[in-house]
Amino acid sequence: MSVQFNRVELTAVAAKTEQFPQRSLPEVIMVGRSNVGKSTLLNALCRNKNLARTSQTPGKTQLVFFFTVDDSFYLVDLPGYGFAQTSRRSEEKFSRVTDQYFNQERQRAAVLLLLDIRRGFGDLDWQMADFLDFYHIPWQVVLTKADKLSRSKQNDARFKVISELKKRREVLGDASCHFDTPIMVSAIQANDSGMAELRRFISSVV
Ligand SMILES: Nc1nc2c(ncn2[C@@H]2O[C@H](COP(=O)(O)OP(=O)(O)O)[C@@H](O)[C@H]2O)c(=O)[nH]1
Ligand SMILES: [Mg+2]
Repeated sequence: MSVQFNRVELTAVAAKTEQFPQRSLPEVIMVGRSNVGKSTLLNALCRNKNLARTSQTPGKTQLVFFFTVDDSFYLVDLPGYGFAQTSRRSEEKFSRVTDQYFNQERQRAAVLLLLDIRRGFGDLDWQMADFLDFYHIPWQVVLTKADKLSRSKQNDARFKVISELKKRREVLGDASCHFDTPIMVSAIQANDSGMAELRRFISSVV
């Protein structure tokens, strides 16, 4: 399906399972550390600056946002992780509502695992990767804020992630559900080729 992102509507804001939408549509889920640029990317994808609020107090909102795109799939914005406030108990890696989301039977097409291109994978990102593999959900790495690095540093960072994913593939084989090539984006550069690639990726999974 070729996704146009012409019509994007906020369909549900959920704090718990009972508030997740009932309608069954393919879901593309965005996850990442707080401040990775999730809301900004969502707005850029949908060409709408006000769709998802950017730069909220990090870790404060533990809500899942469901956006219906072109009346054909959901874009799901999960709470960012990586701030102390996000877990009530230290053994809770991700928020309760994130666990609830993944524990429910839903039509998950793919996860976009966002990494700040300047940081790459951190411990929590690898834990999220393990979590997604456990649930057999295909995940695609998206490197955000590409404009923050020079072209050559972008390539270095991208290559590092590619080799880390390759190593994971060698160790885990099919047990790791990742796509092998990361997509690199900038939300502030017009005509960003990564954004077009990301739209094509989403079109290919929904
Ligand atoms: N330069 C640059 N800044 C970005 C980009 N994406 C996000 N940001 C900035 O990073 C900060 C966090 O972004 P936000 O979307 O709120 O992150 P979230 O917590 O993951 O939703 C904000 O100050 C954004 O303006 C990008 O592609 N390029
Ligand atoms: Mg946000």
